[in-house]
Amino acid sequence: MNISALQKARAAYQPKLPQGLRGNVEIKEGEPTQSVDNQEEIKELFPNTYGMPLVEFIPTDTKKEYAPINIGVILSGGQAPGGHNVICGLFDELKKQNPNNKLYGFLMGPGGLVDHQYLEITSEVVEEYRNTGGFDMIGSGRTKLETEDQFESGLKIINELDIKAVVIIGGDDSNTNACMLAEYYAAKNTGVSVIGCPKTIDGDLKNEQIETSFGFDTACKTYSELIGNIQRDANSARKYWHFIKLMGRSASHIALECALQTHANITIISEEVEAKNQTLDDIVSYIANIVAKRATDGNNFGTVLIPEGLIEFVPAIKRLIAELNDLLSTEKAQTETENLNNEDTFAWVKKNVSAENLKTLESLPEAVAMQLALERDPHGNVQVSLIETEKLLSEMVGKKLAAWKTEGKFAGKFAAQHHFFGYEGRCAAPSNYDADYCYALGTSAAQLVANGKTGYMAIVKNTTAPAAEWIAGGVPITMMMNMERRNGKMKPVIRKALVCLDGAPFKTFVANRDDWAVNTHYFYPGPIQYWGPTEVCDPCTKTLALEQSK
Ligand code: FBP
Repeated sequence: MNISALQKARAAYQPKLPQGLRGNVEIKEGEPTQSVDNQEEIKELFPNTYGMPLVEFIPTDTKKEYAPINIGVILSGGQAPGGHNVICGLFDELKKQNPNNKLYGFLMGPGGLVDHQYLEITSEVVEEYRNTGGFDMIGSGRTKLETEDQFESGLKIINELDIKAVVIIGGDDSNTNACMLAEYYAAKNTGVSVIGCPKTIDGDLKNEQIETSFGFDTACKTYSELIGNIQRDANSARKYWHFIKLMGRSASHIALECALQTHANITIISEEVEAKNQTLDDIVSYIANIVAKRATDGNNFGTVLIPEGLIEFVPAIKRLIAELNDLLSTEKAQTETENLNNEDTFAWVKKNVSAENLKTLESLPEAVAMQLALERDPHGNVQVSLIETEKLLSEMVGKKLAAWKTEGKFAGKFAAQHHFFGYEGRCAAPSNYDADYCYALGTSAAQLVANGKTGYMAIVKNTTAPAAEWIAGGVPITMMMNMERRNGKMKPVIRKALVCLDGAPFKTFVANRDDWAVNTHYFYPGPIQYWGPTEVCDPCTKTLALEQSK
């Protein structure tokens, strides 16, 4: 294969493994666990996988013999840097345990398991993808694994290939489904285990046990490099305000991390907007005030970071979306809109939604309103990355400033540029942190399988310390679950981690934001470095460092 010079050199990088995963491994079990909430309901729904203990891998001198085993692996959901290294870690550990072990990759996400599309991952395949970004080794997809038919269809191919375990690399929704699959296969005594791995650039799959989801580090570093470059440009030309939307479907972790890395002039945090019950107009006024303030110093330029999920957190819009979700999942909606085109369905929605929410819907530009009312991904999420919030906000700010100008309250200039940073960060070559973290996660997943575990997610902790001191193990997925309303019904799901307004990362941002707003204190992180001094190449995100230094 023809590859770039960097790719060639990077392929030789040997990810650092925690001490506990380097040689022979023994398992240490903790106390039985409980779900984070709704314990009785979760226990009833997962009788075979509820309450299992946390596990940790520790080095031992005892050498174990491993019977041959076949494992399947699935990449699920949005791409995140490091996915290939999870597979490499899994593959290397499997082959170390027994060279006859086989690894199968199901193609294009969970759909590959259901539709029996797979390839055997051999050493030739693995060698091409070490330390590379992307999920193109086997592809990814968003098929939601939830029905008995899907589980049974999966079981057919699993039995055909004599697979004893499936590793699902995914975010909160995919790992929720991994848990359902684990429970189903356990209840049927199939002897097939299911293990999850915490993936998502959004950084919202984290809790007491999971320090961070993989990909968050590399994606944030990539976006921060670009924001830094834009800030240099803005400070050089001094004529544009850059409105930058940042990926992260729901939580604002990416926006917050990029703010901490770049000191952008303005960063909106959705969770704060919700907590303060702010309206779109409140947000627009906040931005316009800073633009006006900077203009008095002759600084008609700046940067505004906008989390892509913002619109869903504005309380009035959140109420609207909740009603739309319930409304559209009714039988009445399904039968009455079945044969309607988008415009007619939209008209139907407007006729059937409550008066209060209709007012909110009609206050939005039609394209945004249609997106909220009609489009959902297979997990029922609004596809916020398709909504141009950065343009919506800059237009509203422009109008407000124009009005202030006529009232003599604004004498500056306002010209906006728009950017959306999302896809360009999801497949970047993993940083050293993500390369090491993912390789360790894959190795952990193989150890969980070898130790007969199911319904667990592979974890690696203490990652602000040097990699040798990282602690690897597994957490029962049911431990992270609670009941939430989805598509009009209460469902067991992994609790999503939103930005904690009492947490050190947000507090650090708040302590600095007024200074960053008016003064030009930009930071320029530059591109991710793979070789060089540790402080340049290996640091984790500011978010993780601040969270762990509590
Ligand atoms: P996951 O939760 O599956 O990791 O995906 C995250 C994400 O990158 C979000 O930040 C974004 O809103 C969404 O995927 C975009 O989805 P798609 O790739 O389907 O356009």
